[in-house]
Amino acid sequence: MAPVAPRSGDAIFANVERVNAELFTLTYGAIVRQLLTDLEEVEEVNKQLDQMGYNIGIRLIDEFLAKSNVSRCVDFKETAEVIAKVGLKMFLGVTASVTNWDVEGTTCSLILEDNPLVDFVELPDTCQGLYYCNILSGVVRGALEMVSMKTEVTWLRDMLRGDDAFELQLKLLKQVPEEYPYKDD
Ligand code: MYR
Repeated sequence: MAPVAPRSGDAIFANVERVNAELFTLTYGAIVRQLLTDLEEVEEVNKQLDQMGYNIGIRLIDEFLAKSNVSRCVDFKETAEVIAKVGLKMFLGVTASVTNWDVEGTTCSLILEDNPLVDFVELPDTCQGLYYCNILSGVVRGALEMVSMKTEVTWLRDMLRGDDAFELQLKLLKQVPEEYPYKDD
């Protein structure tokens, strides 16, 4: 029998991370599959995934702000960069590029070349209208609402639908000014 070579701590840690990522991906797949069974209509599943993401996003923002030490962004451009380079990295292990800005600086796209949520996923013909990653758009919308930004977050391109990348459009609808909590007397 061949001797078993001891593995370094780094190798074991990398393996645990990979297994965690796969477990996360497979668990998400199981949730989507269950929703498809329960709700039957693909449109309803899209809505439900977005709502689930929103509910996660409004809580996750606290963890994000605490762990990232990110301070207030000066404008929406900076916010989009923070989501693309820090937020996605922290929670999904990937980054995105930010592009397609409109002249007002209120609409842009995040382009994800890599998306761990869709590893192992292939949509059957019956699910063609499904926005499989709608949980992510909901997370971003919920998180931004907690820092006073009302947004519309929409998938414009989706590799599961045959596109060449994942493109998530962020549209800033309204920036609610934060009220100073104390009266100046
Ligand atoms: C601020 O101006 O207060 C900072 C705003 C930073 C918002 C960052 C939102 C992070 C959302 C994480 C998305 C993760 C998706 C998996």
